[in-house]
Amino acid sequence: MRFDVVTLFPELFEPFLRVGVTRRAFESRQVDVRLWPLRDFAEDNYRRVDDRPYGGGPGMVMLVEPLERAMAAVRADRVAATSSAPPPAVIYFSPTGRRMDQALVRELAAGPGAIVLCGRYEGIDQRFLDRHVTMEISLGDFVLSGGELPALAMLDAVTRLQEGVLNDAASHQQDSFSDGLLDCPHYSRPEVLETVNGSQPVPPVLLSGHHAEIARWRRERSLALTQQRRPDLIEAARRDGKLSRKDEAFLSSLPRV
Ligand code: 4HQ
Repeated sequence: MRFDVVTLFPELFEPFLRVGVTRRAFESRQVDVRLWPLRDFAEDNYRRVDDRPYGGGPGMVMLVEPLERAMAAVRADRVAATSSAPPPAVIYFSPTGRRMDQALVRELAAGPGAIVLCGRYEGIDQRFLDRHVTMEISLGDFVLSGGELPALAMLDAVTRLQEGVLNDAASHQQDSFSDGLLDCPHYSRPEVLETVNGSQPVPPVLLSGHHAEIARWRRERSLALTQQRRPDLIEAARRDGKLSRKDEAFLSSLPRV
């Protein structure tokens, strides 16, 4: 899959693509991320990419014309590489978009990639968005100063779902949201942590070697945590038929708060 990222700050992406479990996928081009520095497509002497908003007010707006030139260059390059492919999705990150969740990440991970637009300032001239954008995505209900962090979050979440990126295929199944629930807590050495406030042992069932009991304990920790923190996710899992009778019995046994 291929992602073409149009950004004023390509240097923010480069170090990120070189670390962690996703590094091989980026370096091998299994996930081919191409960076298109928007400043290169500004043609005037000042290399302007933004200007003041019509109607007045604070902040600046990203100009259509450099973006149109960048988009034409990306599309030409993609046609040269994949002549018969359907037109790619064009993603713009904005609080007005569809909230990113693991369902959206799975959709993108199964697709051919996208053209990704990272806005700065007050955003991009609406006429450009109307002409090109096919999908608006929001990272959450808060205000960022640019689309680069949401783009990196999307690239990370999509890439870790690619074949061979996680050491163990089973680690997907354990993640928060893989079955719509929050992940259970995890423990490693030491068996007992001695602190000034006393000793904290690992939950004994995890040392028992009883795999079925361990799996049940993890499921119950997941269910209890999700019920406490994200009851909306319990409702969704119930609707989607992802809760067994045993799960329902356990949830009923939890004290109401
Ligand atoms: N933006 N999720 C970029 C966001 C945002 C978000 C505001 C997008 C500023 C320039 N993007 N513009 N939240 O806050 O995706």
